[in-house]
Amino acid sequence: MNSLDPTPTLAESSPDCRIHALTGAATGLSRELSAPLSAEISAALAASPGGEIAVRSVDVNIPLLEKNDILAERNRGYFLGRGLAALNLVSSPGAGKTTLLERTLDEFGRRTRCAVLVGDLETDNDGQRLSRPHAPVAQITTGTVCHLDAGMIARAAQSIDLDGVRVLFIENVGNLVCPASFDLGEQRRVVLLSTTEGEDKPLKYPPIFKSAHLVLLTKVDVADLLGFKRELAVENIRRVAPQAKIIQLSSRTGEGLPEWYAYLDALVARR
Ligand SMILES: Nc1nc2c(ncn2[C@@H]2O[C@H](COP(=O)(O)OP(=O)(O)O)[C@@H](O)[C@H]2O)c(=O)[nH]1
Ligand SMILES: [Mg+2]
Repeated sequence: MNSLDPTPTLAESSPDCRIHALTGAATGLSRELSAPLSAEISAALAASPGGEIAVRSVDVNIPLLEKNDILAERNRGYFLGRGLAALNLVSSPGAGKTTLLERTLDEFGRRTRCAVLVGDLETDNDGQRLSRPHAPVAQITTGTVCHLDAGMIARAAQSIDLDGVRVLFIENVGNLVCPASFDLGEQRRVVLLSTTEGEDKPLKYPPIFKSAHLVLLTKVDVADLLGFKRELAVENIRRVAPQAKIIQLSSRTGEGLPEWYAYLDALVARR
């Protein structure tokens, strides 16, 4: 190799192995290179007598999530300081979050002051549906973002009157994946699984269920019609999320709602 050439080659470091130029993985006995080695890989290779270097994976989400976690802790302190319980409701689209909140505001919300922050990619439909004279509501539209984050919650919470509010519901963007990674500063994470989605979803989307304090099995009024096996769904939730309390309910018939309201009462009593 020409000493003026700044690009190190494999032959200089080790004559006997093949390096994948993108991953840096050393895989075999060869002098071939698919591209010039980076200075970092060359240095790692030179430090390795066997000519093998470890593949390092870099999680690009870390700085973003660290920032979110700091804001989430700030939200949590703010909510605690105000004496209100914040619940983050997450589910796939159409699992029944807004319908449950409508009924909750009409019943539980008559005796305990509640507020709602609701997120969707577009439209303020849910904000309109939830609008009640006795409960402040703020709609967050996220555009292309598939989840709410702690910064959005901080801004939206400032935009409504939280005086006297004891329960703050946060209806997250309908998605069983992205919201799992974003702490909003809530006291309780509530995951809804509806009978129309199938019993196997906890097994297919474990992170969100693993992070749940409470799982609501919704639309149980149509379970039989759909051939949905409630016991199997409960078993699957328990397998993935043994820590979570489970309530089966229907916002249409009212089944299970007293248990949901009792859960909320207990949270409020603890504040
Ligand atoms: N049968 C039945 N349908 C429900 C129930 N809750 C919600 N739905 C229906 O499910 C659909 C989606 O509900 P919505 O509350 O908008 O879901 P979200 O996207 O999770 O907010 C609507 O057509 C609701 O009327 C329920 O308990 N039983
Ligand atoms: Mg909704």
